[in-house]
Amino acid sequence: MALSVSKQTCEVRELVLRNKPTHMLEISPKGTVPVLQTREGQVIEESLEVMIWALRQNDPEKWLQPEQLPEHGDEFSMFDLIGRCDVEFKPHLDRYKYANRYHGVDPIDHRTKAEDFIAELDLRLSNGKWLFGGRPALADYAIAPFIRQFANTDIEWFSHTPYPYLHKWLNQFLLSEPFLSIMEKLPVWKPGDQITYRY
Ligand SMILES: N[C@@H](CCC(=O)N[C@@H](CS)C(=O)NCC(=O)O)C(=O)O
Repeated sequence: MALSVSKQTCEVRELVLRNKPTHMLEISPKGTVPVLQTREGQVIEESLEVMIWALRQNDPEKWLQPEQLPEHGDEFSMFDLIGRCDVEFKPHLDRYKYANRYHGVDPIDHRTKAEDFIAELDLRLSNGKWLFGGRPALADYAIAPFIRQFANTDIEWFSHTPYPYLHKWLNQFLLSEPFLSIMEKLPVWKPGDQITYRY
């Protein structure tokens, strides 16, 4: 979504994780997606770093400059919230969504623990439509995909949870142009294929 909003046209290679292309593993042995290779040959292999790279090239929607409302904050507090999502929420999301991949894990226990972060976001969102004020910023687009996963794990349960501001925020994210524009399914890339450009 950051690549799309910053209009960084890229050659896109869709892949299946059980059959990673050799070239990808050569440039990024860590073997996770996404991986971005820049024109200069720099390899960026963390999604947040890809977002920041794209927005530092071009940030027409000012995602790196959230509105400076007193109860919200600046770039630093935005990175702090994204970091806390990774550390305090994502591990619980994984154990709730993929409990069978872990030993001796109770998914509902992790769902309850994940709700602390959800409740915090809901409180924040009672002050403004987006996490850092009246317009979306990096934090919204970095965090919302994980909240979407959390919601979709049991959408019936989620739809009855008492987080009205968060529900609204998630819906406006799902209807936003950056999200809708990147949900296209692409065929899996193989060497020799025609180049697919996107964003
Ligand atoms: N912190 C990394 C996490 C990336 C990650 O773990 N991606 C998963 C897919 S969502 C992956 O590539 N897993 C490797 C595999 O399943 O083989 C990032 O945000 O880029």
